[in-house]
Amino acid sequence: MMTDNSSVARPAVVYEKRGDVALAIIDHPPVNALSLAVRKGLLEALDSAARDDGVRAVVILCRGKTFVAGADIKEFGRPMEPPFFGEVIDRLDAFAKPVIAAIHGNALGGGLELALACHWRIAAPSARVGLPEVKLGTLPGAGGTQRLPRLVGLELALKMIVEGRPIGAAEALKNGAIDAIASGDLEADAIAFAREALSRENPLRRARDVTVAPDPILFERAEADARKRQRGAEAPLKCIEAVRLATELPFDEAAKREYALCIALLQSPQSKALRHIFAAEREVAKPPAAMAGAAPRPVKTAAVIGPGVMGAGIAICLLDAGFPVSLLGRSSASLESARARIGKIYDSGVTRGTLTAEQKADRLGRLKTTQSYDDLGDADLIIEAVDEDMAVKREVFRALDRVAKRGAVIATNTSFLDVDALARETGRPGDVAGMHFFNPANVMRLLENVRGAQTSDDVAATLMDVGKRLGKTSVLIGACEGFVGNRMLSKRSREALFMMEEGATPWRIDKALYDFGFPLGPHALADMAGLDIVLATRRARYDRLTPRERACDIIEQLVARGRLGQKSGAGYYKYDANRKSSPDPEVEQLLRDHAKARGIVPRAFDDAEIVERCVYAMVNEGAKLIEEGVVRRPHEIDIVWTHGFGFPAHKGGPMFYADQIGLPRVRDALRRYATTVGAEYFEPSPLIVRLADKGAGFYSNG
Ligand code: 3H9
Repeated sequence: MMTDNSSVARPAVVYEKRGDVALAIIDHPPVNALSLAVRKGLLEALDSAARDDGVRAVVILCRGKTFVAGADIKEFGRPMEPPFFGEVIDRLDAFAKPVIAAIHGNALGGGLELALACHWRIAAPSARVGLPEVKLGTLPGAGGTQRLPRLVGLELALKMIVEGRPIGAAEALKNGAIDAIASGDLEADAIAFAREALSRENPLRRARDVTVAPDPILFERAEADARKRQRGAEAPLKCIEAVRLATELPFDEAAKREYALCIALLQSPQSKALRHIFAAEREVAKPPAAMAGAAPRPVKTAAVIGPGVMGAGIAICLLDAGFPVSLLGRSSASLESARARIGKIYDSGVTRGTLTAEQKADRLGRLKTTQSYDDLGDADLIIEAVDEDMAVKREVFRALDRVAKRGAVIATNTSFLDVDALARETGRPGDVAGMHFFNPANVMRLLENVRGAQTSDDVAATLMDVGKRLGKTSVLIGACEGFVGNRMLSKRSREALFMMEEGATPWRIDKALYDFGFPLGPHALADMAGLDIVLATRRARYDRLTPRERACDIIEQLVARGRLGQKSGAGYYKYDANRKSSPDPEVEQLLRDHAKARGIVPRAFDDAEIVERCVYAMVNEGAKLIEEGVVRRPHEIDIVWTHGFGFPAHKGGPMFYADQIGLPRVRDALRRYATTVGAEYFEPSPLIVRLADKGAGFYSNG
């Protein structure tokens, strides 16, 4: 669009002139994605510049907070309307006047491909450039895998494309991805650069004209690395294949093949799953419609109760985000050891270079320790992280009710206990909620923000706001035992135990779930956490276990033999001095004896049954969470499981995975297991039956 006409929608690309330099200004919020209007606008702007003899060079730049962040993800999965992005790229390739990309914010995916097809690139010092398509299960389809290696070399290009890792302007300049960093106003500097480019020896320098030498060893290494680090994901290997084409085929032929690979991947279940996760991450961050208008309470100061591992981890999260933190404990020894633990974690940050000594000093300087509740009177947010013991927690909440200032938000970090019961210990249940961090709290990105029955809207909004400030992926959910993650996990753990007494070894179950895509099998994980800890959780829930669950006392038997997991050299597995695990015949014998005592005849298991019983049990519980209103929709569940429990993102989380399998199949399998294992464990939830019967899914209306 060329002219400004305020009676019609704002043009996505504005064409302007500054003397002999034309500007194609992309103005398409929120992230200047390459939607139809942008593609059209760019072609029109390039046409105008080509026609105008007074124009000697063109600068492409963006309004708003960023350069082009990529193809428009919202257009994926729909038939694409011409002009296609490839036409814009071809136009740039054939353009007879120098074109300069002026980058601020992020040039990502198609955005960087647009810039790479320009003759020159200048960037703001804070800009980042990258090809993150792999994270959406696809690969750069507009020449990115061909041009980037020609500019920065194979090694860095492979890293950026296969890992989807963007780089900053300084690194981009050093490696040739950009040609200059703006020292002042980006637009003015880009125009000056354009004029200067005109007098260069080769003003129309094109990345495509460079040749890249093959390097088979590098490709082999990249492949081995991708298989290991991104196990089960298809896109990384296809990215490598596409980059390899740059060393094997003429440019145009390779680019055509790259596009075909990109389009094929976009249609793959993995890409659909990863795009679902991208959208769900953003969806769960938005407040529910019912809470619209609830402003978060201002939080400037924070306090944490309980100087244990969780409390210290939460304190680190708060310190890292800039809050002054008071950490309350019962003894000076426990507080000193928490301070030492926090200091050690910061020390390792300084050693690794992720933190400066000044930052460390600043953070530790904001940490106060105290044994007196009276010191918490001015905290805006108080997070309780004491032992999972209801009596102890009740006492803490009564004390907090006495000292917390009016309007302070009081949150419990419990993972299983009743948030509403704790709220009732105070005279201000509207101010009480849950903030469930995962261990190690300073590392794990997931945060379950739990709204109790009486939690007020602005307190819920405050939790989400604080979660964002802490850099967490936060979900807002309702209260129930175990919340989303642990409640569903308990069903998977139950099935793992049942299958062990029916004849599957722990390593057999672990392998099936590892092959499914979990980073670690549940038994290897339990050994890491400590079987005594797992047993304590089981005991805390003992009242609510079924008779079969109680009788399936494998954990009790292991702990009774001193098998506490890695820390004692043996748990489900045995461990050598380097904590390398191997199957243990003693455990096999224990399981055989257990089965015999329970009158169960052991049998063989295949992967399908192991995966179905573990994963479908979770899906069924997830459906119940939706029915009960604990979550508003399946998105929260998929985010909890992919961000906090290692569910492979390329399968989209349990609920999306169930949709991809097809709910009728899931329903039928649940019914089958309801017969063989027990209706109390596998009776399909009414929601699954209803959706499956009408051919719908959790995410689709059929
Ligand atoms: C590609 O380019 C393929 C090509 O090679 C193919 C050629 C043939 N499209 O994240 P935010 C929306 S694949 C449409 O909250 P931030 C996002 O949904 C693409 N919409 O902000 C949200 O909207 P809403 C490769 C997009 O500041 C809003 O923008 N590119 C796109 O925290 C704000 O987003 C990528 O993978 C898009 N491409 O982070 C980059 N991107 O509120 C993906 C964002 O309605 N994007 N939106 O939900 C990002 O990494 C981050 O969004 C970015 C900003 C860093 C840009």
